[in-house]
Amino acid sequence: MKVKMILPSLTEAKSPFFRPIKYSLFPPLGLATLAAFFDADDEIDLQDQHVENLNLNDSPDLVMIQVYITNAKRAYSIANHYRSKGVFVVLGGLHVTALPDEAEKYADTIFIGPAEQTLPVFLKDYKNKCTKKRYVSAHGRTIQDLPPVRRDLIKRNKYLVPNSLVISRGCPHHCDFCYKDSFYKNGISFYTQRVDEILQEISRLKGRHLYFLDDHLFGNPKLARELFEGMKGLNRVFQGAATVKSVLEGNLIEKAAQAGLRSIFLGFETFSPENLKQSSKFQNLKLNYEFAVKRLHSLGIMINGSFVFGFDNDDSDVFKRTVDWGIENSITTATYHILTPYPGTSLYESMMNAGRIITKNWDFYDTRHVVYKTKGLTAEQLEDGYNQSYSDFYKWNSIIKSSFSHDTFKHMMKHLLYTAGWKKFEPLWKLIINTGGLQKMLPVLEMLLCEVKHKSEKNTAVEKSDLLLNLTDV
Ligand code: B12
Repeated sequence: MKVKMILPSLTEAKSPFFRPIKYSLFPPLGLATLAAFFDADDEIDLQDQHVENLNLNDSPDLVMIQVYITNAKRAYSIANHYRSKGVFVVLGGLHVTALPDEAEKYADTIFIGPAEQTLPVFLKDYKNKCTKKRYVSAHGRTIQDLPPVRRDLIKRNKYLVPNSLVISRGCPHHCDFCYKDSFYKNGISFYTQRVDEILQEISRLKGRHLYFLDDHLFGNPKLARELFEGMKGLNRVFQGAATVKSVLEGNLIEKAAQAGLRSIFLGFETFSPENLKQSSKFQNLKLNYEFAVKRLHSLGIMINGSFVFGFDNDDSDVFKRTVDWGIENSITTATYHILTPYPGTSLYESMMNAGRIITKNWDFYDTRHVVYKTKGLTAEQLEDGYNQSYSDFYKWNSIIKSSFSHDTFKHMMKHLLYTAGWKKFEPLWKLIINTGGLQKMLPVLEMLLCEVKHKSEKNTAVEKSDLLLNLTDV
């Protein structure tokens, strides 16, 4: 059987928001994971519109398309195209799960939730010509004992970070703006692989660098500890995401650093306890954010801080306060978002009930636009403040100021090159990508992620009681 798997682009290539480097970071891991369930003699063509022009002139037997909210329009039009040729089209992913009634109009079959357990059932039904309209993931979810991800289908040279992996699904927390509770409803919403499987997967990945795309890499501390123990001495460098709390608690972060963690994505989101409570992000309450930052810097771990604007308690000062804090605390990169109520989340439901959703044009649900009636700030203030925050944080002045407050020259240079490299050389990245040289940049990234210890490391013996301070003390 001929199978075509497609990840339509999240942002159109001609949009001013399309940053070639951002969209050439990671391969389509979800689809490569699902490809593993096909027979060895099935012919699979995996295409990613972020990095290649889609070939739509073929006639496969089966088309599988991954639908996110901002690629939904493109996904549906590709689906229509193939269905008009009589090809069987399957849609799945986050947006299909959030809005199955919408997606169903464009597909022969849709998948709701993760597909590791439902795809094999569908494939059997497909062979027996008795497919159902919907396959819903419910009980028995696991990612243990699965066939290995079909990395052979990934065009490695088109990505800066081809070695992305996920060792868990979901997260132990329940933030009201997150996709997680709606995607994993009707069953377990946080589960992991076994350590032996993860280490085997790592051994299959060429080069030194790894990027864990898990929502919360330390979500299961026992597993994380065993994994980091197992990774010691493998000479890997890696990046991943975790909560601020998990950085402050115990010594897992030291174990991670010893195993090769060099940069971490942290969801600070907001400094306001009211906002945290309102969005059920209770795990961030009463934490000393600055302490988390210091601890990471002392271990030579760079920080990508995530911040959300537009919570009901935000005022017009929130942008400056947030940007200044990031610069003063030498956050390496900052990702700002405008609060976005994704369909399926409890935030969306409460905004709908309050009559606050102002558009259902999903293209605007990209965390760069205001899609709801704001409180405290006007929509214009919010969008302007968001844009201003990016330009202020990534000004040369700010980059130099935040780099220079590190206490070793090596760390200063690392910070400077990493931050500037991410935001200041867009035309150069474009050139590198267009000339097929992206993979040659991997050693540069690895060099930036090499081990650097701060002088202040000796002073980081931290009393646990110091860690949980009221946010207002920060
Ligand atoms: C990698 C990634 C990206 C890449 C996307 C490209 C890529 N190659 O995937 C990049 C960096 C470009 C990106 C950008 C953004 N992202 Co992003 N990203 C991720 C991340 C970290 C990993 C995705 C992944 O590989 N998951 C692992 C695989 C195994 O899971 P999966 O892809 O979901 O696939 C499974 C199922 O969905 C299903 N499935 C998927 N497709 C299909 C298709 C079929 C036919 C079937 C049957 C089943 C099926 O089966 C798979 C196996 O179970 C997720 C977080 C996460 N943990 O998922 C966020 C995530 C998807 N991103 C998110 C966001 C918000 C964004 C941004 C808007 C953020 C921003 N402001 O920068 C931008 C998008 C900008 C835009 N215009 O839309 C949110 C989405 C929230 C939502 N409700 O939609 C997530 C969930 C992060 C989060 N926790 O909030 N992102």
